[in-house]
Amino acid sequence: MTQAHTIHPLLESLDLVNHPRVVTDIRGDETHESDNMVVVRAPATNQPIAAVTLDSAESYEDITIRSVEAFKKWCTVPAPARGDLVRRIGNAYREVLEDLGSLVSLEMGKIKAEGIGEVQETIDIADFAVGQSRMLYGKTMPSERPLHAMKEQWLPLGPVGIITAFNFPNAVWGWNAMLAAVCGDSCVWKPSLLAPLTAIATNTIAQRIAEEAGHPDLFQLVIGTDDVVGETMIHDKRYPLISATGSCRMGRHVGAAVAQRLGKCLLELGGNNAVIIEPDANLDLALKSTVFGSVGTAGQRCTTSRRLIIHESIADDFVAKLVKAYETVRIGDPLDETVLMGPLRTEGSVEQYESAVAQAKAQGGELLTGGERHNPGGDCEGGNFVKPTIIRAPKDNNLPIALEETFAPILYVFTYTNLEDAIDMQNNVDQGLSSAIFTGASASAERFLSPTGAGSDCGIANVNLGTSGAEIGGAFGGEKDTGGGRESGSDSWKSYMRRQTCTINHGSELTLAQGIRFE
Ligand code: UN1
Repeated sequence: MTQAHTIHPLLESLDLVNHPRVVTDIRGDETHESDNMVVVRAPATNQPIAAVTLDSAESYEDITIRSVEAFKKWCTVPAPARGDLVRRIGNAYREVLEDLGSLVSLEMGKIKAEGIGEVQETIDIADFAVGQSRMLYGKTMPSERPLHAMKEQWLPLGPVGIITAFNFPNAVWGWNAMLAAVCGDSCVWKPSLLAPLTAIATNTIAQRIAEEAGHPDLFQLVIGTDDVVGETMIHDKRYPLISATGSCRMGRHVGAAVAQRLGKCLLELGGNNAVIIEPDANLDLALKSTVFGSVGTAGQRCTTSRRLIIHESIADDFVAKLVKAYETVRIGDPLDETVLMGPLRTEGSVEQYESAVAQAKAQGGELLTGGERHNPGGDCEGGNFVKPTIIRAPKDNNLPIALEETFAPILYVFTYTNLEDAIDMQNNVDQGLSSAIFTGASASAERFLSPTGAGSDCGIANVNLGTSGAEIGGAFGGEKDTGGGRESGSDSWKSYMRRQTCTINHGSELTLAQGIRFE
């Protein structure tokens, strides 16, 4: 490949052309794919967009030292003033919402509406964090000793290592960084090598605003391979918290390494999310939600609906309608606003999709629609497109491939007779991120959300809406192999701080707890 490369207008509008680590004058693999450079290809065409220089062990060290110093200064800034900086960052993202969302779309492949939605999620969490900056509440508790007071306070933690996946290349950093910043922490972000341009554009904005406020190293990026950068970071005690998003396999490795040094880990890993549909549900609503949940982002959300568990009495009709809806989904250039489904991120993802479909068939699954590559033609001839796919499990519901998370738009259909069995089936996977039930009966909804814990075992359980597309206000994350971490809303901010219990004696006597006398 030697033809001259044209610079995408988004690289100009987001000022990536002038960024020291972005190379736009690229001609192909030979010159730029090397140990210290990665070529970023658009998933819709597999053509290069730009190349990005990678960090070395030395630059990682320099970034970490600067982050430690930045933390020392930043943690002395009052929390509401930290919130003020985050407010300015959120406002700066508002100004580039459309372009940054489009860059997400170009580089990652999700459709433009979802790319913009993702940046909106960062703006939302920035707003949330601004409010939180005045609410880093501790507690006071009564002391058992006379003339003593007890309180608990939350203190800044230190530099936070943020490892993100390709599929949410902007918002997952936002969830972490906006909260970490109001909590008084500095951030070092290691983005996926499949989406470094979004990371550079995103971080540069935050970095510029922090620099204007006298904190140039508050938000830093370290872009590199897992071997050179990732391994060092997870073993590095200077990061008291590693927040990592990605596969269960990656999380197991990161979790073990961080636990070994007794650091804290926030893991947001894979999901295998199911939608249960009861016969009394609003089926129109269920249909639309299921299509968004399974086809949205081309099945590359950790919250994607991967399993449909539907009552046998309505299964045939509903699935027939679903197949029809799938076949009308327009697949193509994610920046074309009439398109509903873009490409998978890489050719490797397409191969994983094909392999899952082949395994499902070999295991007795019935392919109802999709199951093959798609060629939208035109400029997107060489892209990583597949057809959204529905596979019906055999009558005995035994389909082992459905226990795995394949990051692609494949929906496996199971049927049930009793709600109890449906809930068991939905829980009977290793992952525990998101779940949903569609029902018209409050009793079934309550059963699904049972406070005894006998309902959904996931971190997210929805009634009459799908598994994906959570708002930032709730805590986001899941149980079991999903890793147990919680990011984003509610009290997730506590992960970015350390807790201190303080007892204050304002008398002049030594009084020991538990009534101990020591005289
Ligand atoms: C992810 O896929 O890693 O709930 C995050 C959702 C989005 C976040 C997904 N708000 O689908």
